Parts: sequence; C-alpha cells; structure tokens
Amino acid sequence: MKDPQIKKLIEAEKKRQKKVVNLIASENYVSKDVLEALGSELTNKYAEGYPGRRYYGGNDIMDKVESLCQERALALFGLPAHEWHVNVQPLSGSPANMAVYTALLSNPSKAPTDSGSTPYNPASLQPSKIMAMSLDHGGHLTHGHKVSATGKFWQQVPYGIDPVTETLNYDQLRETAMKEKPAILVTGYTAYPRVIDWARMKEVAEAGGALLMVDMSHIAGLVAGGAYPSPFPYADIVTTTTHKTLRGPRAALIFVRRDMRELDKKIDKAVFPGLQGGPHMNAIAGVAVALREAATPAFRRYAAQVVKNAKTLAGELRDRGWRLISGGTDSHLILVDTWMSDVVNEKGAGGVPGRVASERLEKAGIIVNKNAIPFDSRPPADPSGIRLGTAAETTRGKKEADMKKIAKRIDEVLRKK
Ligand code: DSN
Repeated sequence: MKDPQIKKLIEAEKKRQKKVVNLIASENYVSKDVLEALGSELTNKYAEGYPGRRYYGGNDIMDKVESLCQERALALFGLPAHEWHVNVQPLSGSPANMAVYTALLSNPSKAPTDSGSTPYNPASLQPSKIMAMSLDHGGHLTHGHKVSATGKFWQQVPYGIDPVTETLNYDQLRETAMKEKPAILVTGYTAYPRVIDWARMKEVAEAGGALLMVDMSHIAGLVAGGAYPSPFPYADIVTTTTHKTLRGPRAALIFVRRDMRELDKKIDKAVFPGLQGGPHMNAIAGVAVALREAATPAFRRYAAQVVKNAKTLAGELRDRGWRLISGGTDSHLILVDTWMSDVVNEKGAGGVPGRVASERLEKAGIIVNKNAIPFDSRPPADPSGIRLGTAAETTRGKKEADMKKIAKRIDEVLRKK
C-alpha cells in the first residue's frame, strides 16, 4: 500500500477492531481467504449479465466464479438446483430486497396514461401491499418502511409483536393477513431474539394469499450451521446478506423457488438489468469462499457456540436485573431494555437511555448499538435499549466464561452514575 493516508486509516481500524469487544449483532470478522478474494484482480472485470450470457468479452473465468458461488450457496442450505435458483449478484441486502419487490409487486406508476398505451386495469392503480414487521418492533427499513423506497413505491401493512409475551402472535398475524391480503409477507428481522416458527408464518401467508419472503440476513450463518431452524421448507423467496452470522464479505443472495410462476426469471431480470449494472465479481468470489467455510464441521461448532454464548450473556445480564425483550434469546441476538420506563428495579438496574448506554460502553471498549425496543416510549434517535450480538466475538474464540466477564463489565459500566 503506497497511499500513506489510507494505509494509516486501515492500520488504525485494524487496531481498533482488535482492541474492542464487538457486540454489534450484524458484524463479524472474515477469514484471510475472504479478504484475499475481495482484494483480488477480480475487481477489474465487468461481467454484466449472467453466466453464459454476458455483455462483455473475456468472461469465461467470471462465469466459473459465479456458477461456483451459486452451486455452493444451494449446497450449503441443502437445496436441489431443480427446485431452487439463487442470484448471487445483489450488492447488499437493501438492493436484494428491492429486487424482489421490483420483480414481483405491481407498480402504480404503470397505471394507464393519457396516451392509452397501457390497458386499463384498476388494480394497477393500487400499490401492492408488503406485510412486514414495523421497524420499531425489529423489522428493517427495506421491509416497506416509509422512509425507504420500498415504502414509497409500495404500501406496508405493519405488524408487531405481542405486548405481553414480546414474541410473534401468529393468530393475530393470520387475521391481519386475511383482512389486508398482502402480495408478500415478509418475515426475518433485525432485532428479534427468538426462533421464528416458519411453518406458522407459511400458514399466515397462505391465509392472506401472499408469497412468503424470508429475510434471513441476521441468522443465515446459524441456519447454515444447524443452530437455527431452516426457513427453506416453507419460503417462496429467501434473501440474505452474507456478512453477518454467515461471516462473508458485504453482499447478498436471493434464493427463489423454481415453479410455474417463473419467479426466478423475474428476480434475475430485476437484479440485472433492472437495478444493477456490473456485479462485483471480487465480492462474489469472497462469498463463494465464505460459503465453503460455512459448510465445514468447524463452522457448525461456531454456529452452536454463537448461540451458547448469547444465551450465557443474556442469562448473566438478566440475573443482574437487566430486562431483556422476550426474556432471553434463541439466537445470536439480545435486546436489552436499559431504560425500563425510568424505573430502576430492585436489583438496581435501569434508568439508562440506550444512547447513553451505548456511549458509556464504547468508552469502556465494548461496542454495541442503541436500539428501539417494541412499544418504545422514547424517540428512535434516543431509544430505550441496546442490541447485543455474539457472532463477532465468537469468531475471536470467546466462550461462555468470557461472556460472563463481558456481562459483569456491561453491568458495572451501566450502573456507574
Ligand atoms: N444494519 C443491519 C443491522 O444492523 O441489523 C441491517 O441491515
């Protein structure tokens, strides 16, 4: 590296990453092999199109890279190629989700114009509905939130969690789906610690006549490693980023069931040429490397340890008096109510807004993110909670004993006034 400024910044960031305890639930540390693929000459190549159908010459090797990535993605999740297709080109999670909606939902801007070139179809005047968990209950911007293009072009039918159990109420969801008749039901969240009952979600989708789309970005590595139930037996479409629990580079995959509806062809067209140009072939190679790593027994042990670590961290914090949303976790992720509506409980825990909690922890070398909790009484920029995850620290070899120490430190830091 000859650029002294960037070199210095990279070195500084490497040092920071080594020094801190990283509990950001959506981050991880990739292998040297993944970094090598990302930093390779593959970044120089334009490969618009798909294997065997490119718009530029010189793509024989890129075809092999992309096909290998597709094969590994299907194999990792046990999906036969005649039943499932995977698009490995999305640049990241948000464009992947956008591609699914672009492919499958009706667009009101296609409504008839004065020229009369489009046949009159009143249904096309209504944007399709995306039924999805609202952001403040643990959904994602690209699940139809109003500030995202997904919420501007289509209409979100929001759902939340049950106020008492703080988990999904499938009967309630079923009623909403039957009433609203969404085109797509989105499940898979960014701040839901518990197992999602995919079979029941499929029933909800069917009750509303919707396709079932699972955004498994957070849990993909746990699914791959057998530490979380697989959504594939039930889903029509599965999207995922590749850089969270799956421990690959920043990119995304769209899996789609092959059937009479030809959703696979529509989704391919929506990714390219609909929304993207040349795929990032270095990232696709990095994803392929990560997928191979995720198919190993060592990765299965890793995924199991991620969940064990999260359960230990959650249990220790709970024992020290911190209120956890839904009472605990089944995954890599924990949502802590540090504020508790300004009530400091009998164990002396509480009364710290999420923003203050995250700032104090950062000063103590523990990196988390402030996070809204369901039914939050505080504003999104200064919410009541923090979100913790164990994927990154488990990659660094941390075990249950380390989690106990981390919990003790979090407790000390948050109690200090
Ligand atoms: N930003 C990711 C997360 O932290 O959950 C979701 O895209």
